[in-house]
Amino acid sequence: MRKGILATAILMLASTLPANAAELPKIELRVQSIDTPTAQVRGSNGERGAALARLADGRLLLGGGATGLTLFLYDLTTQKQTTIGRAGASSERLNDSRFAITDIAVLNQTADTAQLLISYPRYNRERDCVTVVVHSYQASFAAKPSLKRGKLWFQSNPCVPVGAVQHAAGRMEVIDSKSVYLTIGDLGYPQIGDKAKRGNLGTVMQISSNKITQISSGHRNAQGILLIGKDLYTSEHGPRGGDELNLIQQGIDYGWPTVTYGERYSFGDYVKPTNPESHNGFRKPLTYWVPSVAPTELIQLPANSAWGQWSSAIVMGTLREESLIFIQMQNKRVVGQMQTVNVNERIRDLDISKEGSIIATTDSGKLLVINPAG
Ligand SMILES: [Ca+2]
Repeated sequence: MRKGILATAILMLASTLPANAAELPKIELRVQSIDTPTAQVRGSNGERGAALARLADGRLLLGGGATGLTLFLYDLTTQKQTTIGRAGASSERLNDSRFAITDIAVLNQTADTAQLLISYPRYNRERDCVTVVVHSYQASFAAKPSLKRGKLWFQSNPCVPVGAVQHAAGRMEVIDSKSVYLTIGDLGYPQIGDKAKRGNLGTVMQISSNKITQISSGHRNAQGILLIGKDLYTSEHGPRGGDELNLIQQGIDYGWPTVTYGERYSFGDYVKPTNPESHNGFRKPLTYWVPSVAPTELIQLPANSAWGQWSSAIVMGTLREESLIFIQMQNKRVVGQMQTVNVNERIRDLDISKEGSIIATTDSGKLLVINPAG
């Protein structure tokens, strides 16, 4: 019976495809792998790849290392790595790979300086709890590199007892030289279902040095964020499946922890979704993945590039599936063709090089430079 329904659904889908929707070519990748072990975050609980951002001249910023909070400069041409400085003190973290830089945003730059925002989950030692913070920094890449911390732009609330720190999210997308979009995860807060108590956890925010605006809510752990024109997308981890790609709109509740396409949590989990395996009453994702792929950063391939017919497609990295998922959009809210390419690495962060290659950091401490094969 189920099989019959599925066959009918596929037939219907095929008959509704526009005539010009020929199948896009199969993606084959050429992957250059570079070891960057000192940028990798290590802890007794595992390893985490560096956070990644690119400067206008093509050099890369990597965030992580043994302290979790060190910023490095990496030059792909010379394969030379330089330590810039520390984004926070060791008293602001536990010796745990989840306490690490979650993202780096470049607001302004000259040849040898940059104004940055850096986000990370910060441990509050007195109260034994965690918040996600974003500070501004002035970085110098001159002969004597330095990193000076400036103003605190954002701090999540409430301060959450140490649990699912990997749900910090803390991903940023630059809007202009004065503001960014920021994702705040649920931090595994057991009372995330209580709107009066959950504060600004599980949100997308727009922040600048003197203004914070909440854009949306009901997000569990958005580790990918991408702005295409005025369209803002996030990728999000669901519980046991139900990973999502969302188009973000002002004032919308995306449903967590009330609904999710993931499965019901078992005994001992920090929160039980009220209506698992459904999305009734809330904004539905553009697409979702069951079982879970564990999505990370989103990037857009450059237009009219070596990526051929996949130019301008969205690419999403994954941790669990160790893949890149190429997503062609039919329009801003309709997902077209998708292709998953296995790279056998847990992808932590993504960017596009000056030349249009995909740059990835991996949990194994590598930097990947990825181009179409041939
Ligand atoms: Ca990044």
